Amino acid sequence: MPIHNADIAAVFEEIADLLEIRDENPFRIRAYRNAARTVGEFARDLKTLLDQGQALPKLPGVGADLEAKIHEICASGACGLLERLHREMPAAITELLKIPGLGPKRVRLLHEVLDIDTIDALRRAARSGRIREVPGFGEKTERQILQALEQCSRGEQRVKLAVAAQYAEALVAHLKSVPGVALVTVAGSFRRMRETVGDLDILVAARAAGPVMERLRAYDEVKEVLASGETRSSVVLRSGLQVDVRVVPRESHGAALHYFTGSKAHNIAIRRLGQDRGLKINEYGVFRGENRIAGDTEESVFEAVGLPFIPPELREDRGEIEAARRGELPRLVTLQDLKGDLHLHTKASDGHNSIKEMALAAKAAGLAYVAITEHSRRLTVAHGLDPRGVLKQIDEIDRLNGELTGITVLKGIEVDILEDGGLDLPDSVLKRLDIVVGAVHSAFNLPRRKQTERILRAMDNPCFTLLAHPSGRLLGEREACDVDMLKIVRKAKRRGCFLELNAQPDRLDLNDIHCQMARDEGVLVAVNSDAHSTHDFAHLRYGIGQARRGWLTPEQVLNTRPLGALRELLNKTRW
Ligand code: DGT
Ligand code: CA
Ligand code: CA
Repeated sequence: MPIHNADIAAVFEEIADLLEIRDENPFRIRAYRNAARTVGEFARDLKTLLDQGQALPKLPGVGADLEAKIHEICASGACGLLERLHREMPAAITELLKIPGLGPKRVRLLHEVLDIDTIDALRRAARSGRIREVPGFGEKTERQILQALEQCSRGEQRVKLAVAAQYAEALVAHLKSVPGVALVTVAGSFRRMRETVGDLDILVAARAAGPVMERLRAYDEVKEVLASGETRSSVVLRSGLQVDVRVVPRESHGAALHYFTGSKAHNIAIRRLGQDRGLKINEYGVFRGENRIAGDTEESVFEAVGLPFIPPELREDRGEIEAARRGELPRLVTLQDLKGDLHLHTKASDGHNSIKEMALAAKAAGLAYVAITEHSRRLTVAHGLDPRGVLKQIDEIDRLNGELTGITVLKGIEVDILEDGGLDLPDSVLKRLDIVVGAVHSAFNLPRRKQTERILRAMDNPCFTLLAHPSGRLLGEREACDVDMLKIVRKAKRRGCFLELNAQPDRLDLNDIHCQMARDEGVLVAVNSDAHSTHDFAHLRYGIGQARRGWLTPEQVLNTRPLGALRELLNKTRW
């Protein structure tokens, strides 16, 4: 049975949630959460390694006990501890946890205060306005819960891009091995790099569809076959993710790829352009009357309507067709353009590796500089640094830079933005650093005006350089803070400071629309990994995906600058 890292991560995440609902030891809960993140984002498939008789790699934060659980899950597909927790708790608690926006703390509160332990009870309570009365909930949360319940009942569970990628890669490899298959491509929102995907759309170019469909139905991980036709099938994987597979002949691949990449709105606009020229465009090709005039490549489809190739990330009908027609498509930033990473953690706060290990991993990832940005003292759960801790790290980095070649370590901090907009460390300490990354980690629910003011005030600090994960959202878990992003972007412009696009798969914050806003206002965006271990530089590709969706060119991304130019820009933000 295939077990992906995301499956193991889901088990650990659920164990952490259930332990938290039971109010158990916070360190134990944290250990499971960290392990979930590490395993979920680890680049190689652990089950495959074990199947090949290899030892588990040493994963940061995964001790002997958790390693044993990984072995157990890979061998049996189940975890004894999780099963025991399920037996000991009301069954519906697990269901409640699946509602986006309801974490363990909230589920526990709802259970304690309103005695809610079924989805129905939750819906009744939300409809009758009782949830807003529970301390810490409020009307906005109640509305979000109702919306989430509606989405769930429509079966609209979206999956984070990085998680979908694991399932996609495994299935693509499975289908590629069918004889006669020329190309297997994941299209749809996945190819457009949307932050979450509703389902996977896999396009196969092959001589014959039969063997492909057969191989799909035989995939161990298929839980249910929803539809099974000659050239198209829809299946549901055990994880709940739906996959649509479509087989086309090689000569239609370009047209089909364009059609199934979407978005629907983009397709409709392109088809209309075709109609204006007397062309019919569908998934089989571009036709003038009976004649097929294009469709073997995507380029040929665009060319048929007089356009250059439009990168998938732009295909949302947000002005890309007009820009293409005017020859004004941006040259989008790529992973190779990144020269450095301005947000990472080490063992000194809540990361797993030493500064040196992180620096060497960054170098191996092709970067020329990194900024170490630990949490500040206020964030005690993450072992934030006090002034003494910061000064000690400054010395350590100076020493290390004397020793390292090919990579430069910058001195930074991810300093908490306090509720009143002050920063969590004195200016005398902040002044000693190359980069001061400010971040909101508390009071996420302040009203719009207050939350916005808080951030604007923080930006006024003469040492402030970069606003981390500006909206504070966690995909599927926490809504964005209610802030006036345009005001924040404009303030950054006036102040000369920068905004982050945090590339963690559950953040991707700034989102695509806000990137565009930053671009329009002329504010540079830093695409950062927020790495907590040496493996996390892999996040950058998802950050770049969002940056591309936000139309950003290399010039509009701060950390495409070589070190000298970056230093100049950072120095200019100080006053
Ligand atoms: P998702 O799955 O919700 O994240 O979003 P998509 O964009 O992957 O949407 P999906 O899976 O429903 O369809 C995949 C692509 O197929 C979509 O991006 C464009 C194309 N498509 C689907 N339905 C239609 C349609 O009615 N008209 C046209 N022109 N294209 C469609
Ligand atoms: Ca899709
Ligand atoms: Ca689909």
